[in-house]
Amino acid sequence: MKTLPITDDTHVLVLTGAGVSAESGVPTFRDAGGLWEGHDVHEVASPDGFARDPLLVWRFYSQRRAGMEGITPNGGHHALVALERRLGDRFLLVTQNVDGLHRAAGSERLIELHGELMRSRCTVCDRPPFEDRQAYKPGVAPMCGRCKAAGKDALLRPHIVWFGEIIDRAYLARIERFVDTAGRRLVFLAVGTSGLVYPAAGLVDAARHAGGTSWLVNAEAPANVERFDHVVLGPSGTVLPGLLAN
Ligand code: BJW
Repeated sequence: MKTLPITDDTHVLVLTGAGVSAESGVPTFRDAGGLWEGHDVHEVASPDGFARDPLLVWRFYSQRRAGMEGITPNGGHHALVALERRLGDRFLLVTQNVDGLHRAAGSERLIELHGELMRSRCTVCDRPPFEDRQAYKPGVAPMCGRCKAAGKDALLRPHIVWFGEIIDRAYLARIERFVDTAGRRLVFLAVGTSGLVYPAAGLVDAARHAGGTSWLVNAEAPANVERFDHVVLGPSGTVLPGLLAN
């Protein structure tokens, strides 16, 4: 069985996508039966879609909040926590997932690039994003309590990065610093992602440019498969514990 080559100065940057949570029972986005099924992506995951129909968007995210009930991390999440404990600051995990399962497993050096399902924020005031685990009833548009107290009506929105929205620059800067520091010592590992959504899909190029080595673990070959040096096809929940045991 293959294992990730890790020496005393190896730096590991991991990028995860929906596939890493599939074995926990969270649907992926683009696989058959995935999250987009029955929804046009731009209706439920874009600022224009939210402006057109906030109730539809809230129904989609409320269903996903409710769907997280009883869901727990799997062997893939736990294997990444064990690797982080071994490497300390030579490890960074970037996830596109908003499900919070990496945090639940114990990951600490973690960037949740596309936001957090269990947080909301106001569309008007500058109140920081806050924990909100509520699955709102269909037809309910949640309003900001702070604005209401000031006599104004303002919609809440999920704390999610939608298409066309800017990813937090501090996150991108932290990833860039990690890659620059690692240079040729970098091992980049992508797990369970279709390689279609940027800037995450471009991280493999940044890693190669820095002189690092790239690995992919995925159920099937994704869009950007030729850009990886090593490819392991299979379910990450069972592949990662073996690949990262060293
Ligand atoms: C398993 C498995 C198992 C199954 N084990 N594997 C450069 C080029 C072209 C376009 C752009 C570009 N830069 C920016 C853009 C525009 C856009 C973009 O990328 N568009 C493309 C679609 C073309 N990007 C953006 O808008 C981003 N913003 C940005 O860059 O701002 C600056 C800017 C603005 C405007 C213009 C230009 C620049 C923001 C992207 C935000 C993405 N948001 C979403 C939805 C919100 C989150 C949510 O609701 O949860 O995030 S889209 C959706 O896709 C979600 C996911 O995080 C993301 C990635 O999906 P992922 O994780 O890859 O899931 P799947 O389902 O696609 O794949 C799962 C994979 O797992 C499959 O391959 C399976 O085989 C596999 N699998 N079971 C292992 N057990």
